[in-house]
Amino acid sequence: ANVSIPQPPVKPIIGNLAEVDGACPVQSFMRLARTYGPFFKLRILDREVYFASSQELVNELCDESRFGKRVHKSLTEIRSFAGDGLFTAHSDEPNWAKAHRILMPAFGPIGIRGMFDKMLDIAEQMFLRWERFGPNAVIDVADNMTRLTLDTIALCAFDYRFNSFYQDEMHPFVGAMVGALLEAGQRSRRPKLVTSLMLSKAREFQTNVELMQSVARQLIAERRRDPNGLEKTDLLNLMLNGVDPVTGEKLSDENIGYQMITFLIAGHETTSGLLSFATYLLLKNPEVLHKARTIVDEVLGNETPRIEHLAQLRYIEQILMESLRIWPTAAIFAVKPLEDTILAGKYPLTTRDTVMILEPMLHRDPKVWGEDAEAFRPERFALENAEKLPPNAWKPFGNGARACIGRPFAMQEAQLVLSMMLQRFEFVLDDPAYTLKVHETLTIKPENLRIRARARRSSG
Ligand code: MNH
Repeated sequence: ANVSIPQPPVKPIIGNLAEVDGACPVQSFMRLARTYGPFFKLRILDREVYFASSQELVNELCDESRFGKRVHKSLTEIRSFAGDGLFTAHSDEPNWAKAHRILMPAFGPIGIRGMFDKMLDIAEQMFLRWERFGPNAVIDVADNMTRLTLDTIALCAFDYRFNSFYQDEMHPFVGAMVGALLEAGQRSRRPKLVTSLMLSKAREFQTNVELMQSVARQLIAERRRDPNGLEKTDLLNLMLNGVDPVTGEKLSDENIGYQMITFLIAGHETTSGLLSFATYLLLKNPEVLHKARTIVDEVLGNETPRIEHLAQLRYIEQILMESLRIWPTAAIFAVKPLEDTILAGKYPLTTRDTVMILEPMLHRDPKVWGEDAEAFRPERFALENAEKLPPNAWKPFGNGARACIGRPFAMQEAQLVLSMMLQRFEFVLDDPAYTLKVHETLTIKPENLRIRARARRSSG
């Protein structure tokens, strides 16, 4: 029997828009899930969306024979600059499968191991700076981690150096990207008519989009001119020269540009947020911090990390997984039914419907994580415990064929950086009374998280 689906009271025209704080939609949805339960409906202007946040429901929604990725409203807005790149493509667009086939090998274990030295290069830059500025300097964690992850993805993917640690102002690409993402997010919550009247916003958006495209075009042109270009083994070369085994075709320059913008966006915001939340959670849980540092000291001692060390640093990986449980930095992904269907035997859904998977609440499902779901306990992800988790209880990287292609990249980078941070520094909150405030853009990050860091030993 079908049952009625919980929904807050609907207002004329705007529907439930007033329930959602435009500055922090994810936290609004979390609050609504606490009130209305694991499945509820909202009408935002003229769009209806469903929200699911229990393991039982999400497990069903992750069945790829029944549900597939929905490019939801905010992702559709991002298509103005990410086009049919991997993240924003519809699953049935030919360029999705083509680019997926060409790029998958580069994101496999061998490809990612090959990027280790470049990841280390950028991490050394950040930590050298921390050391030189000394123990009294105040470090804005999210700002530092964003510079780090942006420089890392650009160096690994395109052999390009943004050199963010050598300048106060970030590269113009970053401003354009932040501005365009902000406007894309706002457009998804604004009636079309209103957006069409905001001419100066539209011009600014267009300028930002063009700047990003021109940076991408320039990098492609430089690579084609580079006499040693063909010897490089980065993603850009793979995109320029790789041939799809199925169609025998290469990627078009237009699509390569979209992929480049996609990697720069998808490849840095999320990992930066992860490292920032992990820092916060360690500082709030000194016994975990102590255990982590003891392990890092045993494994690394005074040595510069090498790829072989990471396998012995499973506990650091558990810390990252537990951070992503509590604060999954890409907090929502959306699915749609492939055929009209009934969810959980009681909620009818059609192929036009959108179900948002609200990861932060899925990750707090008390049936899976217990009554202490808010507690930071990396031991939950010790192999013997992780094995016992029910399927699809932890989804920070999305689902199935459309799951994150950059997961091994992000985890290797974050594991390396967090290990080095523990190896090299004692760090404390600048303001011991700091309470977490979560800042939302396309992703989530701790706002105004500031630390001071004292070098534990000179790296000479
Ligand atoms: Mn990533 C897709 C989370 C790091 C590139 N990523 C996704 C999705 C989630 C996600 C969730 C699925 C979105 C959806 O279903 O609509 N990604 C993360 C997180 C981190 C992350 C939490 C870091 C932590 N992602 C990275 C990195 C890169 C990257 C690093 C690139 C180097 N992600 C992508 C791409 C996709 C994606 C590309 C789209 C994949 C596809 O659909 O084929």
